[in-house]
Amino acid sequence: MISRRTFIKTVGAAAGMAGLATLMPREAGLTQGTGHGMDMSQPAGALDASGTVGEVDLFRFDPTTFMTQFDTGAVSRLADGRTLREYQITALDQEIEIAPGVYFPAWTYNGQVPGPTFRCTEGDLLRFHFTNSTSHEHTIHFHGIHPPSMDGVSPIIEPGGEFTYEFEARPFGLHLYHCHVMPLKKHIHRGLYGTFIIDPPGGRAPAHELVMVMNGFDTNFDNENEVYAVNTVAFHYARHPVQVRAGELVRVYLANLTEFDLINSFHLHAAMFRLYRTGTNLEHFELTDNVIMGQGERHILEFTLDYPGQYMFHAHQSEFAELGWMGMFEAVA
Ligand SMILES: [Cu+2]
Repeated sequence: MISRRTFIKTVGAAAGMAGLATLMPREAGLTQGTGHGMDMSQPAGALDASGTVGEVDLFRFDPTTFMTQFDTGAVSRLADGRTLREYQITALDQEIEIAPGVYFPAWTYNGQVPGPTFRCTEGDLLRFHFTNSTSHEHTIHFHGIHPPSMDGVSPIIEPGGEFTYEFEARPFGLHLYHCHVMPLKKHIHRGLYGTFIIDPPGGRAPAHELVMVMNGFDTNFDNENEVYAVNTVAFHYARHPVQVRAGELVRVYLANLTEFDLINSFHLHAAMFRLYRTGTNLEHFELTDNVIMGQGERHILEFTLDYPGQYMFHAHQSEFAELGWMGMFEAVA
């Protein structure tokens, strides 16, 4: 049996393994084996520095684009002067590519993992029009403050069903949404999660803003992850460093949606960040270069990269980093 520690390095060779039937390497450029079990003769030199060979189809989902995409909804004005934002969310079964040639049978919001990053301002009235177009029961559970009837635990939305979640956006900060149907870890790890940002009424200082959702994928359904990433694709930001300008303020909306592992972490090289826990205040921060996060925790990080060059970031659990959770910021002068 392949161990998860060797997963990334042997995935191409593992194409024919019955125990990994959910893995479907398809693309040319993989280190393909014979199709009859693992080919241990694969040279380690076939791997490049990023740990994977080949490229995922970025047309369907590009983690670089995802980082800066915010869905602010359809905006209108209520009679009382408040802003109403209406969002459309559809649950869809969708196969996604999490490493070159490695496909995962995901359950998604709007066909992507993570789901869209919804954005609003504290005090807005939010309406999320949810349609379940999958073959399983799902809901959307939002974090934050709202009536229990809008909490997304019940009612459970049957296949083909619809529901509108309506509540006022509060408090400002970085929040989560995810399915809350049992078994919970199964519904979350399949991909039904995302973040929503509630901006403070006066906004935050201008910055280069990036959404980073730490996640993992249990590709053989043995209740442990074989692939780790930020924003789904293993080693994406090692292959495509995140471009920022030296000296500019960078703000990262960082969330941990990893299942099966109790904690995940974010470590930044050669710089320190201001850590605003849950993003729910504008004053109190901790200056650090490493943050440990339990499941469902999320924080806002602010930093500048003062010198031109590439700055590594990764989980400080070395095993996660080796299985995909590693990338680079590239500061340009
Ligand atoms: Cu679900």
